[in-house]
Amino acid sequence: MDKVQLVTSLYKIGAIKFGHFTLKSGQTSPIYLNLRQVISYPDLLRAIANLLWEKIRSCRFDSLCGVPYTALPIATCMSLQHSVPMLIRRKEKKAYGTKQKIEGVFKPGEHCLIIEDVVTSGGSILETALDLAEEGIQVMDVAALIDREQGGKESLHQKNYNLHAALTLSEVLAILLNSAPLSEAERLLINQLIAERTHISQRKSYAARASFCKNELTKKLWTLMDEKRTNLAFSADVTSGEELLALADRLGPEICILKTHIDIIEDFHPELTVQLRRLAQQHQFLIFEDRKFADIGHTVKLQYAGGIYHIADWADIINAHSLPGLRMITGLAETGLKMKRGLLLLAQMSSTNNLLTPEYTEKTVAIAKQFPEFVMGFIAQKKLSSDPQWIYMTPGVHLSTEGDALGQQYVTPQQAILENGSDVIIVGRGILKAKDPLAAAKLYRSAGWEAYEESLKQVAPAV
Ligand code: 5BU
Repeated sequence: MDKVQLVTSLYKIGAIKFGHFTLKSGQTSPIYLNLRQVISYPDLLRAIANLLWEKIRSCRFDSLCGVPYTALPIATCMSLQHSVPMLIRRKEKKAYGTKQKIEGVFKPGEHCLIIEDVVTSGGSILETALDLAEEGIQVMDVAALIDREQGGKESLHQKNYNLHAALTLSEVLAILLNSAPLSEAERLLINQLIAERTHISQRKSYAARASFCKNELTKKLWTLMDEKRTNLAFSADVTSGEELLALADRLGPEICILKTHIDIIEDFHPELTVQLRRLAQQHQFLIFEDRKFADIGHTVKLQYAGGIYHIADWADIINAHSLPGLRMITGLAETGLKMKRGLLLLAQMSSTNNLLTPEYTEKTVAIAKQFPEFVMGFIAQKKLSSDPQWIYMTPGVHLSTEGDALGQQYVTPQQAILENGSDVIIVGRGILKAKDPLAAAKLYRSAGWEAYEESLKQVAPAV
């Protein structure tokens, strides 16, 4: 049985599952690997033992020791097939008899090879190695079926143990995608996980991202964020023009974007947008009118350039639902490209029970690819593609993740940037309702920036 057959068989028996799981380490994951039931499938158990043996046949060892419990039958199988003695480590210390932790016959100084099914942090392997070491048994090598690529290999290496994994989680995902009878939802999830993993491991700085985009405004924004050291967009959801200007002036130095809902201003006058542009120039931020266009091309064209608000005259960035399809974007792009503006497509929303399904999100990303000169990226809860040209902005960000009474859901700046791979945090009431909005803006700014700097150091993605 080769790796492809083994992985697809593991999927078929339910040993690889997709959903929402909490791992032993406390981390949550959309993938769960449960190899306990392979003992009910002798062919699979034999195949795993053979694969592991191929990985370690040239290593030097006198005995094998499986990490309890799942790896015990794998170790037994290898021991029988290759006539290598086995040791067993008791997880619970015996309260009677010899009280020893390691069972079997051994001599101090002998070499034991540890066998594990799935490596996450490497913690259980280290515990086993420690108990063996207490008896004077040396460990140099560890064989495992799947390395989840979550830092286990590195922490084992620090203690001078070499991990020989037959498969990495990346390989498992790629095999499943090509060969397993996946449901549509599972296929979408795996595609997204692969994109995230590639992206996290190659996370580029904001400055570096500027060279990938075809929209001029996005280039300007990446540079601005890098130079000003902020990824904070402030959602100034106030109803008075005077208050809007006062906030833009006060918070301007902290932000990269001021987001407006111009149609909630009760005393709107065109002079307001002239003043906003002056402040944008003075404090170096872009203006994003959160208009969420969603009509046919002809109508959005009129809504964008005309009406009372003349949005195209003063808003650098606008957004639109992808619902009406491609030609709506053509309607906006006619004016937008002339004015060197940018469009964000709404790929995901933050509200509970919204109707933007994973399929809708995927199609939205596909639509964006057709307008790289005008589309900057997405309003989304997480990074959706490994293509570095897109920028991701996340609304529904708050330091307290409680949500509101009308369906808003929150994530923290750390979750948005570091865990979900977004680029810009959009914060409204977290700042607006604070006793001191300027102090709150500074707090969100540093939380967002620290999460970004941390993300650049990240090499092993947690999946
Ligand atoms: P809040 O006060 O931080 O909850 O405000 C969030 C802002 O972002 C508000 O202006 C919303 O209209 C906007 N928003 C959102 O909250 N969620 C979404 O999915 C989108 C926009 Br799209």
